[in-house]
Amino acid sequence: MIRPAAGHRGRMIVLEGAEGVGKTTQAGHLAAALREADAPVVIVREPGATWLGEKIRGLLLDARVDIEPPAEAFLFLAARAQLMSDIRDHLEAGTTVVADRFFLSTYAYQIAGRGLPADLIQSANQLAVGGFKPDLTLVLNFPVHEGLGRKGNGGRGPDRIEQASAAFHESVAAAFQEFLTPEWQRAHPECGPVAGVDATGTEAAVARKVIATVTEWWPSLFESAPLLG
Ligand code: T5A
Repeated sequence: MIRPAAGHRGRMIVLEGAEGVGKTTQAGHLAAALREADAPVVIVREPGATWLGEKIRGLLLDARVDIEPPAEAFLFLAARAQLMSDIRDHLEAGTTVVADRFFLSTYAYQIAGRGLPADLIQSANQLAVGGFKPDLTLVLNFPVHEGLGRKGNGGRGPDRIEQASAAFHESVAAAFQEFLTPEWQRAHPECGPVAGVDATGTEAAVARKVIATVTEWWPSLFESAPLLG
């Protein structure tokens, strides 16, 4: 258990998007910029970040494992439910949580991609997160085929989800675009604010765009941080 610090609750900032758009890379840059600004920060990834979550991640990404779509959804949600206690502890301690994917990925992959019923998955997700919503979710926009082409996986070949059809990945990418519309966000208050970031360009250029977008929400957050080169 993390001891709560005096002061304010931390923020949860989520990086989302389709395969290989640069979420993990940008989570690192964002966390580094926050540390430069003296903000305590942790990075969590989904699925994963807990002992149970990492075990579940191994199953979910193993290309040799056959998993039915509802079972896949329950596995992602189980990993998330386990992680929520850590996230709440960090936020109560005043730590900013940078999440490499969160529940918009379930909306995009399991609802739009796999075609599972939206109402059932959204209700089950609420059970997993206990009504929690992130303070800000950034969707990184990058061409879907280029993103898939970026992923090397250490020569192991595509994982179980990457090896899904091109149509599946197009549906996922289209869902992330829909999440950016005001109409969709009005209909889904449980997701909190969602903003898009153009993820084309160098790592440093994208990092500047991510930080600029976060600064629109919290103008003083990076005041003491040096500009990224
Ligand atoms: N999933 C997840 C669900 O189906 N439902 C859910 O509810 C959840 C939570 C997770 C899988 O699970 C699915 C989605 C995924 O299929 P994962 O390996 O974590 O698996 O998948 P990704 O999140 O897609 O992870 P990646 O790490 O592969 O992609 P990223 O994080 O988007 O990209 P990143 O930063 O690793 O970069 C990929 C490569 O591009 C380079 C990097 O160096 C790296 O080599 N790169 C750049 N190159 C040039 N210019 C830039 N600006 C670059 N940025 C990064």
